Amino acid sequence: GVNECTFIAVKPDGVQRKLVGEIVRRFERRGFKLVGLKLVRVSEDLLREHYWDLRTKTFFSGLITYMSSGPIVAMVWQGLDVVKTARKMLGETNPADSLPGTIRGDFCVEVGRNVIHGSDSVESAQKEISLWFRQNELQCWDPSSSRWVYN
Ligand code: YYY
Ligand code: MG
Repeated sequence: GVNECTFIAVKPDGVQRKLVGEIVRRFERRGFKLVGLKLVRVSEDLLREHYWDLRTKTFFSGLITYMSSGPIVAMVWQGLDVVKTARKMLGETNPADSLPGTIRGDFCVEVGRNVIHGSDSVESAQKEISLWFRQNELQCWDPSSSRWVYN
């Protein structure tokens, strides 16, 4: 529904490469509502929890090192079917498979430096938002544009 939320993170490479503004711009212009945003450097423990499902993969330890190598911009975006739509905006996990016009298809080339994270389901979004944000870091607000985005 319209109140669906997703967790989006600009990874350390995306921050270093100054892609934060471009990425925020794409979500804003699509019509989604920003409800949380912060620049954070998180613990390896939090990252291991975030990527718990991938703990047995060969790339897991490299992934944790990469994700803890610098600040991350953590965000929560809200709107109609935002989880699925955000995944489309991101492109495929491997940038090589991502179409031009997607974030990964426009700004990166390797899976190990794919600049952005987005939740893969409504359920993971809820878990990730509660892992990365406190309730009082999320804003309830009424964008004046909403009647021009939804009918
Ligand atoms: O959700 P998404 O980020 O698109 O992919 P996941 O399968 O959840 O993997 C998380 C993360 O792990 C991916 O964004 C890059 C990294 N990774 C990797 O380094 N090498 C792979 N073969 C697969 C994933
Ligand atoms: Mg994933």
